[in-house]
Amino acid sequence: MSTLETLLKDFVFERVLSHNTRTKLIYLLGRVKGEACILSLEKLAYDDTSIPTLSQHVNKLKDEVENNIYGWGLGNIQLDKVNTQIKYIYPATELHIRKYQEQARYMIRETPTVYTQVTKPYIDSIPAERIDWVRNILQGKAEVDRVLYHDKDPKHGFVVLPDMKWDGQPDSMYLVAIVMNPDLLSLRSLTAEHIPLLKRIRSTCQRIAKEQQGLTGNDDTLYPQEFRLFLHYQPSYYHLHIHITALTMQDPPGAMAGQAHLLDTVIDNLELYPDYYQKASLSYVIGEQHPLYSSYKTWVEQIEQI
Ligand code: G7M
Repeated sequence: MSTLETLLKDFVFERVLSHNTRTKLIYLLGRVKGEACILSLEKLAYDDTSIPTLSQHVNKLKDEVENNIYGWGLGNIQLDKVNTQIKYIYPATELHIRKYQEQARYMIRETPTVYTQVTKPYIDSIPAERIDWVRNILQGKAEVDRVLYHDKDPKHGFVVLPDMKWDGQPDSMYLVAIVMNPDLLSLRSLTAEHIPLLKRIRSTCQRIAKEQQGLTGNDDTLYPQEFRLFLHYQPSYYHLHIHITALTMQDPPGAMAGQAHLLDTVIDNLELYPDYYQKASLSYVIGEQHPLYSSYKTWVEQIEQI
C-alpha cells in the first residue's frame, strides 16, 4: 500500500482548516497514529475527453428553474475519471497547521530596515531541515524522475521540475525552477551579478514550456508568450525559486499583487539599479498566523514605545 493510501485509510478527521468554495480547495486537519496530518482535497477540472458527453451523464436533477429562455438546476455528473487531487503533510507541525488555517491577512510594507531587523532574523531562525525537501531535489534524492532540467553547477546551476500543485493537465502547467546556490534566499538576495543566471532560467523555462507543453515562448522579448515567470515575496521557503505557470490558468494560486514579482521586471530592475532589491521597499500580504506577522507587530510596538 502506498503512503497516501495508508494515510487516507488511517486519517481521523479533526476539523476543517479552510474551505475555499471558489477554488474548490479544502484543507483538513486530522490525526494518523496520533500525529497531526493535513490533507488537501482539490476538485479537478473536467477531463478534456469527457467534455463532449458530459450532458449525457447528468442525473439526480433537482431545484430546476425556468424563466423564458434561461434555466438552471443542480445535478450529479458521475464519470469514471479521477476528479480530485489529494495532497498530505505528515507529520504536520504547528506551523503547517497555522499556515493553512483560515485567517485575516495584512499588507506589510517591508523597508530595507524592516528586512534587516525583522525578516532576516526570522529567516535565520528557521531550522535548516525545513527545506530538506528542496535539498533532496537538488541532490537528486527525490522527485528524480520528474526533473525536466538539471544544471548541477553549485553556483550557477538550477533545476526545473513540475510544482507539487500541478495536476498534470497542459492548461494548468505549473513548473518551478530552483537555484543550486543556497546563498540566494529570496528576491532580497539578488543583485546585478545574478542577471545571467536569471536570464538562463528564463530561456530554459521558455524552451521547456515550448518543447514539452507546446506553449509559445521565445527568448526574444518582443515575442508574445503563453506563460508567466514570477517570484514570490514573501516565499514560503528561503531558497530562491521561480514559478512558471500557463496563462490558460486564469486565476493561478499566488499570482496576485502583494505576492508575485514578474521575472522580466526583476531582471529589468537589476539592469537599471544593481542593488535595487537591497534598497527598495517591498510590500507583501501575510496571514496573521504567520510567525513573521507576529515578529513584525512586536517590532512596531517597540518602535512606538521609543
Ligand atoms: O514561492 P513559494 O515559496 O510560495 O512557493 C513554493 C512552491 O513550492 C509552491 O508552489 C509549492 O507548491 C512548491 N512545493 C512545495 N513543496 C513542499 C514541494 C515539493 O515537495 N515538490 C515540488 N515539486 N514542489 C513543491
